[in-house]
Amino acid sequence: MSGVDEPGAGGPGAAAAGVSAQDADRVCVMGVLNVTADSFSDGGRYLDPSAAIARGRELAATGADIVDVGGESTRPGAHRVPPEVEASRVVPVIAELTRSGIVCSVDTTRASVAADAVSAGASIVNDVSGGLADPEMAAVVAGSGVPWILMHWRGHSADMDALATYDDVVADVRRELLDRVTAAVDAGVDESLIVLDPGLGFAKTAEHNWSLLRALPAMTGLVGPGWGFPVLIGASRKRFLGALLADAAGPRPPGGREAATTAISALAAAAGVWGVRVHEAAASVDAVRVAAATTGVAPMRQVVVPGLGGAPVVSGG
Ligand code: PMM
Repeated sequence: MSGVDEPGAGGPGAAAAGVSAQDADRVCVMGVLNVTADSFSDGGRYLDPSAAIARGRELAATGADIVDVGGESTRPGAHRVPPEVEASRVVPVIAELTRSGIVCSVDTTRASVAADAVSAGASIVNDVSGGLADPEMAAVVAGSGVPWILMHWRGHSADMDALATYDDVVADVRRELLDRVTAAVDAGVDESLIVLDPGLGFAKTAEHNWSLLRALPAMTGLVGPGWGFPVLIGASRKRFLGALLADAAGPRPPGGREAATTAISALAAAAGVWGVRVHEAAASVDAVRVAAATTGVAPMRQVVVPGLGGAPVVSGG
């Protein structure tokens, strides 16, 4: 599992290309933009393209480095939308945001949607299925040359809760993700463009999520050899936070999980992650800066994202 840079080095070839240390030290904050009718936290709010574009601009203005645009809900129990509907939701939004200089990822498990999104300007493919849902995805990513976030996944949302059984969740997630890396590399994907995500809440119980979060320093390589790749964490407003913060009225609703989300952003940054995926950018940007200043920990591994700080800057260019 080589092919990625040493801790904090700023990405493949970064030093030679003149990336500043400041860029290399930054935890990436990815802002969530769900152009869907039914996502658990923001479903229905940004289905209208102009509302979605305004929200994307707001996320960027409040500090999101990347706006992650998705057109299909992955909340537990969600049903799928047709590919053409998914593409029609994300493509115009990505095209408009990237036109105004905002770096976008596309949150999709479908190769055709990923291809359309990259053509529209998306700089990253964020695939919650780690390439499992669509056998064409690896070839599309390999051909596009953009980074690929491979998330741990065992099945579509409608049945994922039934798949949450593990012998040892950390070891099992690691092994299953590295199998996905092997498949990606075999299909021609550049290993240095892969980011791994343990997939909090996807075929995981609350205790599985906490076990994975406890293992973050071992995942990133802050402690021990690590998993060998930049790590992204998506904990924002998820069900396990609602359960942790429950009171007599029941689980804390998604809107009341922001402070807990911010705490995880700080702790994840202190554990050396590459990025955090959050619904509100501003607090997490502050949190990752506080974590870096307090602990001195920079992202243990980097990936070069077109258009983002950390991408090669050619001197004098
Ligand atoms: N979670 C959701 C959607 N996409 N992508 C990655 N890489 N990691 C995640 O944890 C993740 C994701 C579900 O949350 P949402 O409905 O708020 O988008």
